[in-house]
Amino acid sequence: MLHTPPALHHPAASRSAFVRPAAMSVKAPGKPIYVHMNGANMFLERTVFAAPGQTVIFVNEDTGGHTIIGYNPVTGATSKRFDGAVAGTKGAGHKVATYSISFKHQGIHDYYCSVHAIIAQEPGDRFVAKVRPGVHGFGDPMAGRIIVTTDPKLLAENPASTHTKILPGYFGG
Ligand SMILES: [Cu+2]
Repeated sequence: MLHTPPALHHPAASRSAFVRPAAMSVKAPGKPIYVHMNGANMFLERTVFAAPGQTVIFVNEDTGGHTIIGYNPVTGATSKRFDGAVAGTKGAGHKVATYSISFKHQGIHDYYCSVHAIIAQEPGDRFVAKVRPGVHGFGDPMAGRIIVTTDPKLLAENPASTHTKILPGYFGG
């Protein structure tokens, strides 16, 4: 007889396995999720959850330009596909540059702005984003993460600002 791992007997495990097909078919890619840049050299919504196929739109409300580049935290390799750039804006009421991307499959996508951050190798051979030397900010490197998931609980936890394209008061130098 085959051994069955104890985890499979757990009620939560069997419930989630049972629910999954329905959740995937119901969860059509809905409205986009917005990630904002302002004058602080940061991505305002540093971590967001997106459904497979759901569009994530980066909105630059900063007067300076930024890039949005995916990288692999295990290898340090940057992405050819997840590779955007957004020019600065003159301010409220003026044209605002955006960059859009979506992912078909569940997964985690780390990204950084190469203008204001660098990817550095750390002990243990992991790769992390760090503040580019000489760049001003709040101390955190200009980087973020998109978690692509079908979990409705996580998808409901995005910050309220991710539902609005233009955030009033977030134009900055
Ligand atoms: Cu930047």
